[in-house]
Amino acid sequence: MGFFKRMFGRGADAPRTEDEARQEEQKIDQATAKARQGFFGQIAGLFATSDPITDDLWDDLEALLIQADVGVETTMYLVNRTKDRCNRNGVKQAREARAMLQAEMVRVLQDQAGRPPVNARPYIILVVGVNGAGKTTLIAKLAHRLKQQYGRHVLLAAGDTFRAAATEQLETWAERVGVPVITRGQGADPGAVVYDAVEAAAQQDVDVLIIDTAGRLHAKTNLMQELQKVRNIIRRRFPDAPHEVLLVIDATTGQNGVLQAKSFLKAVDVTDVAVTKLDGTAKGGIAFAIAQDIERPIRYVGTGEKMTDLALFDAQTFVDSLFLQDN
Ligand SMILES: Nc1nc2c(ncn2[C@@H]2O[C@H](COP(=O)(O)OP(=O)(O)OP(=O)(O)O)[C@@H](O)[C@H]2O)c(=O)[nH]1
Ligand SMILES: [Mg+2]
Repeated sequence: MGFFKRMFGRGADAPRTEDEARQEEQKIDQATAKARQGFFGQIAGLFATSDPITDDLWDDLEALLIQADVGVETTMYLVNRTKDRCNRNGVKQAREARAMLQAEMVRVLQDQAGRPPVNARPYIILVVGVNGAGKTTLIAKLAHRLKQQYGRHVLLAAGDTFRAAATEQLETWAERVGVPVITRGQGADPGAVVYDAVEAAAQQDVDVLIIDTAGRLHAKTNLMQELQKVRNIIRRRFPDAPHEVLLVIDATTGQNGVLQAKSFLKAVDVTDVAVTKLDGTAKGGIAFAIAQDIERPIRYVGTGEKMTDLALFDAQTFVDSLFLQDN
């Protein structure tokens, strides 16, 4: 499939060559291996025959999509749209219906088109999500990618001052990646850390500032209010920022994870989604539920625990990977 048909990345981090695009495809193919061995392999099997299309086929598809964490609503939507598309196109064999299904799957994912690239310097990314979703790891991966591949000057901010060792975790990553980090340590006001960070970004040679946040706070404090406070502190210094509010969702937490993630939508203006731990689930269908329920484009997928385990998301590549034949 041609490089230019792909929608990888947006502006600053789009692959620049066919080779780079191919690398992104390979990472997605690897990360969906478990999904292929699981429900999506079975779905591919349903559509591998020249048998005529029957009601049983649609029932089996429906059951498998639900098991793959696509969610009931999105499953019904996908099945109905695929049926309609088959009827419109006079498709009679299961084998031919596969392309119809794939086209609808891509559509669900692509409906959430990204905003146009934002040219800002410093470009400020606020990373949010429930605890354990993979925020801090994702920040390390993004920083590594931006620095290694694109030569950007990256600054990190340790805005999770709640969890013990959260600052140290980010510091350890920052050291490995080789980027500076602004910290105040556990118990400090996250707003103060973010204030320091935006000042530093304004005064120093920083292309991208990435802000880590807590996934959980003391019972008495309200996480969403805290995030709004942080966002307002950023805005006071840079009125157009944050340029990206990245909501991190753990693929292994299923429908419940999507539900929890939804609470962030109302509080902060989430612009994009990162789906982590795709490598750890046989239920890659969660990506479809996320696209439909969160209504934001998926930008990145986490494909492992190392700092290189990050892939740019592309709808067509993702759907193709779910139907690959592993030999
Ligand atoms: N397999 C796999 N593991 C991941 C991925 N991303 C993160 N993890 C692991 O998930 C765990 C939690 O990751 P963190 O980055 O600490 O999550 P967090 O959202 O910052 O968590 P809190 O700071 O507690 O809110 C760690 O053990 C990571 O190594 C991924 O893409 N694949
Ligand atoms: Mg963290």
